[in-house]
Amino acid sequence: MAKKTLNVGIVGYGFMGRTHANAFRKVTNFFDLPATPVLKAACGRDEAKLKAYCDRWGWESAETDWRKLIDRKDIDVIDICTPNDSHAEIAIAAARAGKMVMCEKPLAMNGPQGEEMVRVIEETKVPNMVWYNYRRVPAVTFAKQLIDEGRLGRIFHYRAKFLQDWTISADLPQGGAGLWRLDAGAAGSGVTGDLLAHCIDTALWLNGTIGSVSAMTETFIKQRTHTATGTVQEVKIDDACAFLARFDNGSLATFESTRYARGHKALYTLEINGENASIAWDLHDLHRLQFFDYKDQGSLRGWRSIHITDGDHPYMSKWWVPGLQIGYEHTFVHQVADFFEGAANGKSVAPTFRDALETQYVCDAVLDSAKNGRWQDVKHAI
Ligand code: SOE
Repeated sequence: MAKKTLNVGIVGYGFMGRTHANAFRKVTNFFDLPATPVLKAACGRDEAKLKAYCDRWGWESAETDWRKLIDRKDIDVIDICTPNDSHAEIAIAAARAGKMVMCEKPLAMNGPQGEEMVRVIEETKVPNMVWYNYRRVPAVTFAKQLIDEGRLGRIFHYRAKFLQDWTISADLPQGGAGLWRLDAGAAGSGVTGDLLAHCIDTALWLNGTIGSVSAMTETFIKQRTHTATGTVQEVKIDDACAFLARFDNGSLATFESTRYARGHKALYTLEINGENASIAWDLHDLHRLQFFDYKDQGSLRGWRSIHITDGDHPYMSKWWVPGLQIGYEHTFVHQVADFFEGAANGKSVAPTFRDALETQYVCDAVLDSAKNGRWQDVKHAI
């Protein structure tokens, strides 16, 4: 018998803690699910911040030690929103305790750590999922449908970028809330694991596995004060990364990411060119999908901009009326809806830990290639 409610215990109350809490709260207002998420407990180290987070988002109780949260009998799902260096320890302990696990991206600090996570999660058979949320932008989900229907035909090119500009100031420290992304000890890598991982996850989903990569990275600001010690330390993350890739289906790709593209805040774009049609998508205009179909009558042929707000577009029948668009936060609601649909029936939901390990392997190959200056084959998990 499916349970009517599943109690969630979240670890972490930062930016992702807010997006997830918002999704847990909203999801059953819009989706009919076999199990309703209950915001049972939130966990974090700073008691005052944790209390403010619980009060604002409606978490029933608070814990300052994630081990205690995992020990609680009244918790069914552990949701991990902590910096990357703690994902493995928390996820493995949660799985061993029989809890379902939702984990923020990237799965792990590197491939080998991800392998251990996959080994345990598959051994314990707990439902699992990794929060690569951009798959669930309705326009991106729709792109997947068009590709699966064969509308693009043979795919020749995949092009993706994720551009930001928030770390240009040399005064920005590394470490601490939000800024842990600049600290390799907490993040594992820079833009490769943080931003390109999103592009890679979407790409693997839309266009299949990647066989080999050739990359370059740069760290523009070589030293920054570390928040924890107050001393100036070497910066070990990649500030920018660009790589070429060969997909196993024969298509060629370029990927680029940086936090130094002045003027760009979160410009995630992708374009796919096939023999019959092309598609393009842009996070700043996320409710539109650009589509070019060579089968259109010649004189009328051109890029069309499809407003992905109709009831027959993915997820959209759950929201308002045709023509009214949704945004970033809704991708998390969709992810919660899909997870609870699967989890209530004991199933994992894509991207699973194993799917996310495949992304991790691409990231590892990219970073290796940038170091050794050679094309690098990608190890496969799927
Ligand atoms: C970094 O600035 C960041 O917040 C990433 O960590 C998220 O995954 C991405 O969606 C937006 O940018």
